[in-house]
This record gives sequence, C-alpha cells and structure tokens, in this order.
Amino acid sequence: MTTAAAPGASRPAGPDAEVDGGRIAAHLARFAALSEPGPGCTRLAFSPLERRAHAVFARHMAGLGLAVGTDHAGNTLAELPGDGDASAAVGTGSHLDTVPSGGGYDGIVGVAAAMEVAEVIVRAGIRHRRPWRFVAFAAEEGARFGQACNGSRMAAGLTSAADLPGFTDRDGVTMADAMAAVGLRPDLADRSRWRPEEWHAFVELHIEQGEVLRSRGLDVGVVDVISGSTRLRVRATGRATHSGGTPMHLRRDAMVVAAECVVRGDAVARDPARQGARVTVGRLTVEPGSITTIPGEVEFFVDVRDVDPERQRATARLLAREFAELAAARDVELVTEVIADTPPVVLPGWVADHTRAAADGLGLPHHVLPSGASHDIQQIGHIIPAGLLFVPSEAGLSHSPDEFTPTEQIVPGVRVLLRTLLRLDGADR
Ligand code: HGY
Ligand code: MN
Ligand code: MN
Repeated sequence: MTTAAAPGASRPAGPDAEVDGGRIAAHLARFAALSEPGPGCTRLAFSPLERRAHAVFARHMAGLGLAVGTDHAGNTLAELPGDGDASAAVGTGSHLDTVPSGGGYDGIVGVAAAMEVAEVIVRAGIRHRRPWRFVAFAAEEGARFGQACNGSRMAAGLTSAADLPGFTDRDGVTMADAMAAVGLRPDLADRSRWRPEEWHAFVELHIEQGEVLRSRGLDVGVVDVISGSTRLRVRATGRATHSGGTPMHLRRDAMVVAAECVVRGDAVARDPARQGARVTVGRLTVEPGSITTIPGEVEFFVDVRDVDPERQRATARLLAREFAELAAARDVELVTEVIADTPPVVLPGWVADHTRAAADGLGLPHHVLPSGASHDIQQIGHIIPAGLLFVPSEAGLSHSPDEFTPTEQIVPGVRVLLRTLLRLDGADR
C-alpha cells in the first residue's frame, strides 16, 4: 500500500534537516575498507574484521560523549541518557558483518544511520525524555554458521551460551571458539540478554534488498511483516568410484541426487499453492571433487523463506520427505538436518504508525511492504516493540558486490528514522 505525501502545508524544519549525507557516506566508506581481499565486502560473523568495524562504531559514539560498551555476545551498545521521567529507552541500529563477497550497505546503512542520528541529536542539543540506545549487533549473517541474527538472538534470549558450541563453520570452527578467538565470552553470553522493561521501542533502518521501492520511485518503505527462514543441511552419500569403469546402471551418484533435490526444491516453491514460499540452495560441496570420480558425498544447504509460519515449516518438511524419496530411488543415503528455524514476525502497527506519520511529516510518500530478508529487529521484536524502515536498493541487488544505494536515497530514510525516534520518545504508544 503506497501512501501519498500529506498535502503540502509548509512544515517547520526539524532537527532531521541537519542529517548530513556526507557524514553518512564517510561512515560507509570507513566500514567498506574493513574487508578481506576479493570482490565486494567480506567481513564475516565473529571475525577480527567485524570486531574492527564495531571498534569504529564505538569510537564514533564515544567521541560524541556517549557511554559505549560491548557485551559478551559481541553486540556494541551506546547510550545517550534521557532527561525526563521515562526510563524505557528507544533504540536503533543494525549489523556490521557481511556475507562472503557481499555489499557495503546490508546492515551497515542501519549502523551508519544510528551514528548520524546520534550526531545530530548531540550537535543540536536536542532534549529527549527517554534514554536513546544505538546498537551494532554481532553476527547477523547466517552465511558462516548457518544461523542468522546471532547477536540479536542472544539479546532476545532466543539463543543461549549452551547453543554456541553447536554451530560450526565450513572449517569446523564452532561459534563459541570463533567468539573466544576475538576476545568475547561465549560462556557468559546469557548475561547479554536485554530486559524488556528497559525498552520502549526499537526501530531498524535497512536497505530493502529487493526492487519494490525502486520500481515505485520511493525512498521510504515501512515493513509490516518479516519473512521467516528454515535452513536445512542435507548430506547425500553414494559410492565414489571410477567414472569410466562404472556403467550407468551400477552407480550410486550423490551428485545426481543432489541436483534432483535442488530442482525439486525450486519446483515446490514455484507451485502456485505455495505462493509466497522461496527456496534456495546457495551452497553445495562435492566429494571427492575429481573429474574422473563419481561423487560419493554431496552436502548442500537449503534456505526456505515465507511470511506464513505454517507454510514455511510445511515446505521444509515436504522437501525433507521428497529428498529422501529421490535418494532412495538411486540407492543413495540422505540425511536432512534443520540447522536454523526463525518464524516470520508481524511488526506492531503502533510503531509502524509512528514511522508512517514521520514520513508524512516530511512529505515523503512511502510504501508498506513485507521484508523477504530476515533482520535483527525480527529477533528483538520477540521481546520489545519493533519497527523496520527501508531505503531502496539499486536494481534490488544485495548479498552481492553490486549492492548499492546512493546517499541521496539514504538521507530521507535517516530523517524519517530520527523523526520516528523523537515521536516514540514523546509518546507512551
Ligand atoms: O539472510 C538474510 O535474510 C539476512 O540478510 N541475514
Ligand atoms: Mn541485513
Ligand atoms: Mn544480509
């Protein structure tokens, strides 16, 4: 649903008029420089590079005079104390880790927005009732360990210290060991849980990672529901043997089974009866990986997304059943394991209403839309009132070196974010 701008009465310039695109662009460039070599930006969950990016965030906030700290889960929080009678904070923020060869905007724009909002508030000496908290979440991308939104899940109490040794990356490093290696205390992660009573509302600004806003020529989107994600690790085990000496009828080819599973997953998601489901296989490894050996072991990962929780889980269960049938037909063993499962989240209307009113106050037309991608706010939304505000993605590209949003299309969203937080600061709902 697209809302046209409210009729154009002249509006007094608010503090958001001070939002500076040059400062935002400088933050983005500073973060973009913190990457492994190669195309795009690679700053993985719980890597030293992610910690260096958190240090950039922390230094900026400390330089503005905010109290800053990093908790045992690796989330970095900065706070501006309020001067009124309300102790429950308003907050904003996002994540600084990326997928391999990702872009420089996914998550990072939301942290740069938080840095800019804090700077405008401090420079303008704006008074606010509530504490304002600005957050860089840790390890939002599931690309390394399978599960997404790890720092925000620990903050929301959805992942505990006991879970952390159970996640491993492709090199066999556990999430707990990766955290310890960068100086965090996974064993104390449960102490990083947020207390709901200490929060009034939290609004995240993020790139859309799709084409809806750009195709409509809009700079602002307000999200009403965030897709869930069920992630499967599938291992097919056949028999590795000579590709020349083995006739076709005697093969137990794990790669052929995996290929049939990938195509089947795509067909299930395209079934009109499952409109809204999205199934992707983004990572697949073949062993022994020799041109002249029939693959004996294939491991692949399936990402099942949906805005309907029942359909999401039903699709994942259907895929597990059908993969098993495809494997049995070729005398190949197959094991499917659920490695992550996040339900869709409907965001509270009253928070979205403040964001929409803020956009109206700026005369900015905006669109209400679902989010296909998952976000930290989805986890935080389990314990405190949450909102998600989108800025456009050029060509809808994300998780790619070509991810891009021009600064002039980020600034309007940051202005809406600042006005939204001011509205939430002054309101009880
Ligand atoms: O995978 C996602 O949807 C998000 O970018 N972590
Ligand atoms: Mn993100
Ligand atoms: Mn992402």
